[in-house]
Amino acid sequence: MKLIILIGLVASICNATPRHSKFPDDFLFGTATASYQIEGGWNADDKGENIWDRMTHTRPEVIKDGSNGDVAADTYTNYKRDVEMMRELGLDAYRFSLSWSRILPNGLTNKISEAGVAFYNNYIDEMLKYNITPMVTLYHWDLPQKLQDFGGFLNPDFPLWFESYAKVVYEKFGDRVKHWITFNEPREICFQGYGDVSKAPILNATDVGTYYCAKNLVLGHAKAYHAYNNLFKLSQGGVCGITISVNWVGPLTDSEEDQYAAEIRRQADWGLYAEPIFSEQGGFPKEFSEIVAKKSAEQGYPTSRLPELTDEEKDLVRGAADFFGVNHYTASLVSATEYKNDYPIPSLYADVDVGSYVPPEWLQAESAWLRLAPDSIYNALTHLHKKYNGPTFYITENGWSQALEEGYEDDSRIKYYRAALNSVLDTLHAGVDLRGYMAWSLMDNFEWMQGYTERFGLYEVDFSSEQRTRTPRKSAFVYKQIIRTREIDPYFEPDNRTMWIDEGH
Ligand code: PNW
Repeated sequence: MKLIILIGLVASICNATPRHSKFPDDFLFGTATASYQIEGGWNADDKGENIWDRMTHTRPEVIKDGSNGDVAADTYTNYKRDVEMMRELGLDAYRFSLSWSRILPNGLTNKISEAGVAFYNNYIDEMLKYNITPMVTLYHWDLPQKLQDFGGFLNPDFPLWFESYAKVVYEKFGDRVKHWITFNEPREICFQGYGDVSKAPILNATDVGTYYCAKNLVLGHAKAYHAYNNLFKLSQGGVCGITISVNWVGPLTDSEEDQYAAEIRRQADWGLYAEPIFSEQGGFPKEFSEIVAKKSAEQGYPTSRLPELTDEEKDLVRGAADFFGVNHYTASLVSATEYKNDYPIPSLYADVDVGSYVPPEWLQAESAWLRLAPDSIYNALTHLHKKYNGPTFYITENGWSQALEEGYEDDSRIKYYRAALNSVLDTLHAGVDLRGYMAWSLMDNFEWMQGYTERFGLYEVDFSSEQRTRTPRKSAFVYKQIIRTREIDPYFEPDNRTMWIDEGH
């Protein structure tokens, strides 16, 4: 008996393909940021007001430290220093977002800001000078206030507004930008903005807000995708996708109930946005749609609070992406019976109605929601890979927060990045078509409702200095070393705190 086990063991070791220990040369290493979080210049030149300007100026008490992004890291004037940092790190790519109201002050295309377009031209050209691939997000949460006044994502014309904005952007920048991301994190836009008042425009419409937004968002995404495909792709030759936040959600136990509970939670968290685009059958996730329809009927609503997509809409949206961008941070374990919360009824998470558990031994970041969950990138991406038939992926965000007083020594961030990147190697080894990894974030920035109290940067930013001085943290040196060598040395320690630019960057 023992002999048989031994033979089996030896055979399986010999058969095993060697574990990827290196990242492929063409794997894109980068960092990510977003316009409102870094740019400042909130009313520079003819930039229009956006929903974060409006909310932080009129309701400063909703931000933990009462701050705002009026100046932030002042990338509007410091963009050359940003690119210098990219060169210091040796980045292959840089993901950033465009401020819609900087380009179209009114949100609509009747007025295009020359100064806004010039700013992004300069930023992009500066990157290209040093062979850094720009990866551009069209929308990272800063909707023009004018469009919010008309209902924002809840207005049925939203898809048209977004499509026309996208066309301007492709036309202005598409000669040089080859990687487009329509939306950053639909769940955070729709659920946090329209469902639970934890992001601008803090609209409290828990019953239908998330769902109406989801429908208009996926339609807007699809229209912008097709506009690129039909009008620009041939001459510009780029790709267009969407970024969805996918934290791993697993069952607490192996019981069928817990497995089903986890599936429903996944359908509500990211399936609402991924399923219409990436699944074969199209439309919103089946089981979750049935749950919402049933509850809506019991609650006296005339139709399901989650509107259906028509067959024509399903066809428009299905397959409308060249890649799946994943923002990944953490994980949780779901139970059908334990750890349930009291969510307002009706609302997204009351519709989901499952419990959620996070093991206390998972290392905790400064952000309450963020823990180092083992193998979570591997779990999330292999799941999506199987479910959606092997699409191309980019990890468009992944990162770790610390308290503002922690400074240079960011060993917990280094631990997190090493674990995450080992999980990326496992994911590549499993045959997932993952093409790149963007660390969140290049530098400290305005962390939304947390203001400047939570720091995600590889570079520390001194927000009290006029120049918004940027200083590399220890993790910046570690990331640089990983990018340069294409492997993770678990013992690497930087010699000192002096940064430099390698030859060829
Ligand atoms: C992202 N979660 O949001 C955003 O895209 C960034 O703008 C933000 O600064 C960054 O993460 C850090 O918060 C997330 O609940 C919001 O797991 C929530 C989650 C993840 C990312």
